[in-house]
Formats: sequence, structure tokens, C-alpha cells
Amino acid sequence: MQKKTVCSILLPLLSVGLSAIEKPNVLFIAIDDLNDWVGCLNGHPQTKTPNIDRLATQGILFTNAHCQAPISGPSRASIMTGLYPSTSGNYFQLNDNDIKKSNHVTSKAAYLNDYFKMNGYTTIGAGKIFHLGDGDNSFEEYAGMFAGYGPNPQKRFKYDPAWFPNRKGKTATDWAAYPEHDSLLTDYQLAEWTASKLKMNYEKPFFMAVGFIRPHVPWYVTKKWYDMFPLKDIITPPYKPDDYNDIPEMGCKVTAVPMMPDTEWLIETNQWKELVQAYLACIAFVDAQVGKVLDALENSAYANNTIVVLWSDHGYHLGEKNRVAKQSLWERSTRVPLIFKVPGINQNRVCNKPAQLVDIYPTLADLCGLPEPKQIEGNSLVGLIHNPNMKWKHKALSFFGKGNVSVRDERYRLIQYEDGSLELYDIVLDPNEWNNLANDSGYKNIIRKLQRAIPQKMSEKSAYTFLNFHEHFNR
Ligand SMILES: [Ca+2]
Ligand SMILES: [Ca+2]
Repeated sequence: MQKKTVCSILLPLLSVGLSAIEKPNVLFIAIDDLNDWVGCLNGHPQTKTPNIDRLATQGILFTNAHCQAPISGPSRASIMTGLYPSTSGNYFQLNDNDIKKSNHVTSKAAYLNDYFKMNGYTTIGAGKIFHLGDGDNSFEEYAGMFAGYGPNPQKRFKYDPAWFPNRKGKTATDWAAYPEHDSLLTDYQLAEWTASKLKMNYEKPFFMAVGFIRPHVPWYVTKKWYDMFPLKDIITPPYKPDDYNDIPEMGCKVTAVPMMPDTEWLIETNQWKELVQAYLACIAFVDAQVGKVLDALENSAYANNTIVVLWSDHGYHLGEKNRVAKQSLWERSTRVPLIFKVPGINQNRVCNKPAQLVDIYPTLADLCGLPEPKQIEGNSLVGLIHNPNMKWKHKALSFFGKGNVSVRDERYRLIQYEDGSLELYDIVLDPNEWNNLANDSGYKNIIRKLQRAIPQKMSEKSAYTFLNFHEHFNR
């Protein structure tokens, strides 16, 4: 952990009652499947996210932040337990009630919200925090998932799984201006509920979590959000048809997503711009819901004593690398928005050091002066929050199944697959990751240096494998 704040040194000395009064609240905002198409991250030139951008100007934006797994279940399990998938074995976690069953390490884990509860906080949640919502009843008060990923129409508008008869698995993928009113959408209801909770009085400091659903599929939001992005003007992301020529066989195998459309199909059927429009519309919609919650906080009694953290659980490809999916160890799948707003300090700062979602747990514990959690991994980012340019030796690690790992530093991404095959990209010179440098002998030392960050041992235990993961779910 980084150097302690004065607050964190003094608080344990005070009585429980007094320290509880002085501790800051936490507003924990999760977004599902939002990649770096956020204005302040420059991921797409047309994206409209004024509210997330506003939060970034009020705090610190981590521009090089990455998920620990490029799918919801294990990413969220990692955030909430503070453990890497390589430690927990949760590479494909699908059920919240399995999170603590993997091994002796996870059985002792305290969820982040539980850790706050143990330390005198009221814990309140709504929406998708864990993969299935509330982490097996782990919040004191939990509002539910409202309409979940729906509401769902009688039949799909665009995507028909029958188009891909040879593919296995399920997907909720579809895109259309639907339903008629915003109020029918889960995220609208979540924002209203959270705003109402911010108007209430609390005797103890709160840890309040809200987990928005869009831009997760199906890409349904009302027409007004689609109308913000005229189809004819849509810019599709960069795509290189022969990009896979230098990707190792295991890389192709690991990242194959059987049930999803690919870019060649999108071009053939003239659906690519429609798909990008749909994703941008969902982002603009969810950003507005985030805005409602931030406005409610700013207009509440908690405006000046509440830490806000906003994150997405992983990224998403919208045609880059011939895919419409997450489930890869490339930049667009692992890079996520990560913003901390800490009252009184650090307005409008940007940090380019590698940060991880698994760092949220120790960072919040540190910022709130809770006892240093002993059982977790990740690193407190508090030092960087105070000084974004400080020396930072840590790398960002992402896992996709045992033995498949990506290491990201300030410049490079190394991917090592389970058979030892490698990809190396210079993200500064090659942001689209088109040119695999792993076989260029000039990069041997860089590869060796990045490999040192890979855990020597990765946990075997996992409730799911690639095979049944692909057959059952795309989340
Ligand atoms: Ca997700
Ligand atoms: Ca390539």
C-alpha cells in the first residue's frame, strides 16, 4: 500500500463512533461493457459522454486502466474480492454464489462492500454490481435489477441467431430504437432509485453502489439517443482484414467467439454503421443516467464528503480485429474508464500509469482510512491520486482462462498464451495492435521484462472452462 493519508493514520486511534462520523461516503458507479469510447479517453471521435467527462474534470482520470478479465463475471469477482483471477481461479465465473467456493484463498475473501460494512459503513446497492447483481445477498439494502437487460421485445429486431447455424452458444445481441420510453429501461430506474437514496439521512457513512446495464447487449435504448448519431455520419473503427496473419494460432483459438457476428459479416450485410450507432446511442443514454446520479450527489448533503469511483467491467470490440465482442486480451477489450473523485483534492488530473480494476479495493480502503485489508491483491492508487507522475513499477494484468495473460505497461502490451506463444504491441506507435513484434529479436529484453510481471503459478480451480462458457453464456 502507498503512504497513508493523515486521515487513515488517525482514524484507527479514535473511538469507533467518532471515526464513523468523520469517514467519507463512497459512491461506487459501475457500467457494464463500456469500452474506452468515452469523450475524455478519446476512444471514438463521435461519442457523447458529457457527464462522465465532467466527473473526470472533478477528479483523476486513469487513462491506462485495465480489467483483470474481459468478461463480466470474473472481472467483477476480481474487483469485489480484490483478487486476481489467477489467484481465485475465477477465469469464467458465472454465478455470484460460486465466487468464494474456488479455493482456500477465495473462501476467506471479504467482498469490498462487506469490508466497508465490517468497518462501520451502511451498504446500499442497486443493479449489476456482481455478475448477477448483489453478490449473494451481500448488501444490507439491495434494490434489485429492475428490468435487467430488458425490456425485451417479442422477437429480435436485427440479429437472428439462425444466421449462424454452425455456431454454438447464446447471445442477447440485437440493436434497435426500443422501447418507447426511457422510464422502461433499467438504467433510468436505477438512476432514479439511487438519486432518491442520496436524499435520505444516514447515521453511518455509506457505501452506495449502482451498477448500470448499458451499453451491454441488447443495444436497446429509445429513439432520441439513436437520433443523436445520424447513421450516414457514423465513423467505423479501424479494421485491417489481414490482421490475424501474425497472431499465433492459440490467440485465434482463445479469442474466438462462436456466437457473435464478425466484421466481414457486418460489411457484407451493411450493418456495421448501424451497430456502431447503436453502441454510441447506449453510451449516450447511460452517460445521462450517470449524470442524474452525479447531479443528485452534488445537490445533496453528501456533496463534499463523498468519494466517487466510476468504472466499467471491461471493454468491447465493435469491428476492430474482425470481431464484435469482448473476450480478448487486446486493448479494446481490456481498457476501461476509471475515475476517482476525492473531495478536496486533485481536480482535473490525468494519470497514464497502468492501473487495474483490482486496485479499486485497496484504493478505497486507503482513501477512507479503513484498516489495510490483508487478504487482497492489487495496489492502492492513492499515491498516484496525489501525484499522477510518481514512479510506478506496477503493470496491469488481464487474464482470459488459465495461462492466457496480458501485461500492459505505459508503452507496450505483451500477451502470453497457454502454449507459450506471444504477441507484443507498441501501443504508442501502433495503437490498433496490428503489428505483432514478438518475433522481432530487437524486443527480447522488453518481452523478458514484461514477463516478469506474470504470476509464476496460476490457480487451476475454476467453476467453468472455455467449452461450457462458450456453450452457455456471452456475458
Ligand atoms: Ca460486462
Ligand atoms: Ca496483426
